This record gives sequence, C-alpha cells and structure tokens, in this order.
Amino acid sequence: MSRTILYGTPGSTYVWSAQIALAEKKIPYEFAEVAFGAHREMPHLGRHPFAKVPAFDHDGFVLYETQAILRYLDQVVPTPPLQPSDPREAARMNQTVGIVDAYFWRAAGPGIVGQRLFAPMRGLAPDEAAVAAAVPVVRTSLAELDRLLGERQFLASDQLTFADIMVLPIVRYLQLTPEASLLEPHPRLRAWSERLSARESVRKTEPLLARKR
Ligand SMILES: N[C@@H](CCC(=O)N[C@@H](CS)C(=O)NCC(=O)O)C(=O)O
Repeated sequence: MSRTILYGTPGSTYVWSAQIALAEKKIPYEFAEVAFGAHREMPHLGRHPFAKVPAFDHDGFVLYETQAILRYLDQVVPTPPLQPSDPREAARMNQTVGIVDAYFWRAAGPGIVGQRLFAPMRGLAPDEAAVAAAVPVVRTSLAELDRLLGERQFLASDQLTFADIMVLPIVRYLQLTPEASLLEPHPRLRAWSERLSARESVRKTEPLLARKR
C-alpha cells in the first residue's frame, strides 16, 4: 500500500509548488504541517538537514529539494506529464526553474514578500534596504520570465510544466505587495498568473495567506 506524505509549513511557496504538482497528478497524500520554527528542530532536521520545507516521503523514500520531488513525482506518476519531451522546451523549463532557485525566489521571497507580508505579521518593520536590494533582481527575473513566456499560454511549452508550477506561487505572493508594480510592464505575465490561478490544482491548494485581501 502506497503512503505519500508532504511535510511543509503552510504559506511556503516551495511547499505550494509541490502541492500543485500532487494535485495535478491527483496523487492522494497526507499533509504533515511543520510549524514555523519546528523546521529547525528534530524531527524535521532528520528529514531535511538544511532546515527547509518541503520534505517528502513516499513509502519510506524520503526526499527534499522541490525540483527533485517534482521530477520524482513525474516519473512515478507519469500522467499528466509535467515535463516536455521536446529537448528545447525541456531546456527552457530547466532554465526557468534554475532562475527560480538561483535568483527569483531569494529576491522576491525573503527580499520582498518576507519583508512586506511576513515581517509585519511578527510585529517587525520591513527591512527597506533588503527590499531595495531585491528589486533589481526581481525586475530582471520578471522581464526574463515574460520574455520566455512570449505569446504562449505556459512558460516553457504549450502545456503546464514545472516551470509554471515553481514560478506561480512566487508571483502570486509578490502580487500582494506594493512591489506588484514591478509586474505592470508585463501584462502577459499577469494574464498567465490569472489563468493559472483559475486551475483547480491551484485553487484547491491555495494557502490562506496567498488569498487577495
Ligand atoms: N531549495 C529548497 C528551498 C526550500 C526553501 O527555501 N523553503 C523555504 C520556504 S519557501 C524555507 O524552508 N524557509 C525556512 C528558512 O529558511 O528558515 C527547495 O527547492 O525545496
């Protein structure tokens, strides 16, 4: 009997990406909530020694790193495929998730969303210097994502791929901050966000924190 567990803190963009992929593939799973702070302690450190979320367990096979989780899911449950078979589209998908992991998440996540949304929830003032440092990287990331999207419906292909699944949660949170203005020059990317947000897999997994107020 198969048992799938996703360990995560609600509100995490990476966790949301894993949830969207699980929902697209209609894989039944248990969501094991890791409270903020508990991700730095045992037992979570035993699953993820770098103290991040998500972590994943499939019948005792424990895995972390969202890309690795998504690629594993796509191999064990191939339908619907979430990776293009065309080499150039696959390369664009890999490039896009590389942009997320190397530049976009760090700038938009801790740099902007963390300061604008999460710091005030903890009674802290936003670190304006951190926001200012993040803005140019977010601006470049959005320009590149918009260029890669072009006139298509999805970022890397004519179908949903990991690229869309990993970018969308970050864009959605960014849209809740004053720095949503950075999306103003990119109507195609805003339309893409709206289109994807209407998918059942996204609506069903949407964290409370990501809802428009
Ligand atoms: N490379 C990791 C990144 C995961 C990550 O940074 N998750 C964030 C939440 S979106 C986290 O756990 N932050 C907690 C912390 O840094 O203390 C992945 O792909 O899963």
